[in-house]
Amino acid sequence: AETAPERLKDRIVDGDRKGLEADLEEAMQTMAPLDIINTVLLDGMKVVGELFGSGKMQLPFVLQSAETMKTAVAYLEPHMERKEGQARGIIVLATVKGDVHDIGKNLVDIILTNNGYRVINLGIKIPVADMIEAARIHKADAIGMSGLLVKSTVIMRENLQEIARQDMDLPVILGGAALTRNYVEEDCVAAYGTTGRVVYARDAFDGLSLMDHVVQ
Ligand code: B1M
Repeated sequence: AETAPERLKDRIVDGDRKGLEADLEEAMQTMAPLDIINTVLLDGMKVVGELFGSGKMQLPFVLQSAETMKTAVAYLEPHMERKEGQARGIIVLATVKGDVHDIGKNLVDIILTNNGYRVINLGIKIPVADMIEAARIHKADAIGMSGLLVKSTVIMRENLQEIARQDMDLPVILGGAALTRNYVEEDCVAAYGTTGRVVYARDAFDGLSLMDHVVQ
C-alpha cells in the first residue's frame, strides 16, 4: 500500500505488527490519533469481521488482528488530547458475563477518560454483581455495559433486572455491535422499569454525549 493509513488498515487485517509504530507516526503527521482509530483502524476491523463472518478467516488470525489493534490504540493514546480539570463523573464500565470482546469497551474508556470522567474499568466477562458492588464502592454516576455477542444482549437485559431488584436507580449505558436501538429502548427499558435511565450508545462518542447527558 502507498500511504501510511492504507498500510495501517492492511496491518489490522493481516495482524502485522512489524513496523506498526513507524506507520502510526507517519499517519499522525496528517491525522489526529482519534481519527486514525475511528477511520483507518476500525475500517480494518470491519474487514476482519466480514472475513471471519463469511468463514474466510480463522479465529487465531482474528486474535492477531485484535492484538494489532490494541497495540496501535495503546501507542496512540498518549498522543491524544486530554481535558484537564475536575472529574465530571464516575462510570463503572464492563464487558458482560460470557463475553471477551473488549476493544470497543476500551475505546469508550479512553474517550470518557480523556474527557474528564473517572472510569472504573472492570474488564471482561463481568457478572452483574461485580458491577453493582463497584458502583456502590465508587459511588458511580452510571454503569456502562459492553457486549458483542447476540447472547450478551440477553445478559444485558437480565443484568438490568438484577440492578433494579437491588433498588439501584443508576443510569445505564449499553453498547456493542449486536445491540439495536429498538431492543434497548423497548425490551431493556421495560426490564429496568424506568424510562430514560437505560440508553443505547451506537459508538464511543455517543457514549460520551450520553454520559454528559445523564451526569449533570
Ligand atoms: Co469475535 N465475534 N468471537 N472475537 N469478533 C464477533 C463479535 C462476530 C460478530 C464475528 C462474526 O461472526 N462476524 C461474532 C458474534 C456473532 C454473534 O454473536 N451473533 C463473534 C464470535 C462468534 C466470536 C466467538 C464465539 C468465536 C469462537 O470462539 N468460535 C468468540 C467469542 C468468545 C467470547 O466472547 N466468549 C470470539 C472471539 C473473538 C476474539 C477473541 C478472537 C476477538 C476479540 C479480541 C478482543 O476484543 N480482545 C474477536 C473479534 C476481534 C471480533 C470482531 C471481528 C471485531 C470486534 C471488534 O473489536 N470491533 C467481531 C466482528 C464485528 O463486530 N462485526 C467479532 C471493533 C470495536 C471497536 O467495535 O466492540 O463493536 P465494537 O465497539 C463499537 C461499538 O459497538 C460501540 O463503540 C465502539 C465504536 O466506537 N460500543 C460501545 C461497544 N461497547 C460500547 C459500550 C458503550 C458505548 C459504546 O457504553 C457502555
